[in-house]
Amino acid sequence: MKIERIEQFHIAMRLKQPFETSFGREELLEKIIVAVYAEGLVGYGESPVEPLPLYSYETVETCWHVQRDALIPLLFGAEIEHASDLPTRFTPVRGHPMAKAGLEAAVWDLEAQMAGVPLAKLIGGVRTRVEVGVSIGIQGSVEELLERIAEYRAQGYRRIKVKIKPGWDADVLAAVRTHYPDIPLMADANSAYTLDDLPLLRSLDAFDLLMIEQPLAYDDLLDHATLQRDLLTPICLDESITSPRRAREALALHACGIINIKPPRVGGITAAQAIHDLCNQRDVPVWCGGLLETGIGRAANLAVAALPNFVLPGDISASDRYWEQDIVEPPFVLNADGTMNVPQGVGLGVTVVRERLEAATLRRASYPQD
Ligand code: OSB
Ligand code: MG
Repeated sequence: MKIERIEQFHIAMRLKQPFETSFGREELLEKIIVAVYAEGLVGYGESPVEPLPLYSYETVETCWHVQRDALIPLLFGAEIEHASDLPTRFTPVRGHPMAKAGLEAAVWDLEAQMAGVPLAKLIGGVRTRVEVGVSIGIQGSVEELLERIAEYRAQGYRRIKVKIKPGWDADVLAAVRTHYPDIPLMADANSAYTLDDLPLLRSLDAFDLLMIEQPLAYDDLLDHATLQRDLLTPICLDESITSPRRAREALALHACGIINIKPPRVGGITAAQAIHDLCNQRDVPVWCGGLLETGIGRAANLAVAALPNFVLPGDISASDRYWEQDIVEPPFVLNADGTMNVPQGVGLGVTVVRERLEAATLRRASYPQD
């Protein structure tokens, strides 16, 4: 395909409820959406970056700059045969996986539209619905957390993920287990602990958690390997896995038993497929994480979660868990059995509502610049 035009949208979207993790509290989210035009079609992709480098080193400003000055010029060079060729095209640019992933997703959307198939089908997805859960931020009190869990359970979410941090951990999980002895439950620390916290982390084995997500430093593998030897609960890595190479290193070191694959964190859908395939060969289960995406990123995540080794419920919640109004139609809804449908229309399988995208836009640019 020959790319004719690319647009960048820096958008702001307000969450219905603030989301608090060990690294901060978010309410007004900012992201970069790209629209890629070729052969009379348009594909969309999302880079779920944040204003500050708290979850990842990438920010709205670095993403805007790296896309504009380094990545977009590479897409206007030679024609692109397949979306899966983009990681190679992008190799001269070091790092910046989310900036790359947004552009790559838009080209995947285009390729699926040109082939006349849903994105999930094009990338090897085998499911039409996937099991999903909900990730619940740190609350003001244990009572509030129990209320939130009751609300989400009533809506149909089965697996519950609780964010933890020092001071909001063992007692909180004990209270949740007292009220819900049997639910699929997990905890995500977003790098809030060190090996000095071994006794506390060991005590979490009592709560029969599905996994504990990223307990130690955001870029660590070695300490996680040491910790995993001392824990019964499987460690799941999130922040530490930023590429297929890092996934290979993590498995070689036995730093985790499970990997959370977020396509934007690892550089895109092609990298997500590679990590999926590697984990599949090693019998390491994976699941699809989320970065509070709009419907554009969510559609891509659902396509990826349809791959065979995505055997654990994803952090892919319904549009109304995040937004008063999503920027795609139809919005994503939860099925009564705790699953979500993988879109079956061509490409992303949802329609981007241009007026809503433009209403959310703070800054816009079009390339080649006129
Ligand atoms: O660590 O998984 C995480 C959201 C923002 C940044 C990091 C994380 C999260 C979530 C929310 O847990 C997942 C979602 O519902 O999109
Ligand atoms: Mg996480």
